[in-house]
Amino acid sequence: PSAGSDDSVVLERRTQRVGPPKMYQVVLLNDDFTPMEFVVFIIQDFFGKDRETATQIMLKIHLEGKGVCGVYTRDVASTKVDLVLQASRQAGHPLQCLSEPVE
Ligand code: TYC
Repeated sequence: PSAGSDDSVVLERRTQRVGPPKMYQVVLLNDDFTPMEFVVFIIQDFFGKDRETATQIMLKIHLEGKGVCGVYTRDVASTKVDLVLQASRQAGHPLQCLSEPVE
């Protein structure tokens, strides 16, 4: 940013990004308390998976500690995290969800 003659801030784009946007994976973490059925419901409802796929992802998280539920642009991934955490707290579960850049 630089000050214009009227002291207003001028934002300049100095680089032109070429190619696909940076992508972010939304990850669920295992815990000992959230019911398996609730996690399956979350994966179906917020990540658009069918029941079979959602169950497979849930079991992977349960066995391995974490699992990727979807890959999105930054803003969409951030919104998914917010919605999952809100639904989980509302239901009284400690389910943890985060997003991280795809390598
Ligand atoms: N480990 C939980 C249980 O045994 C199930 C679970 C799976 C919880 C995935 C969180 O992200 C999770 N009830």
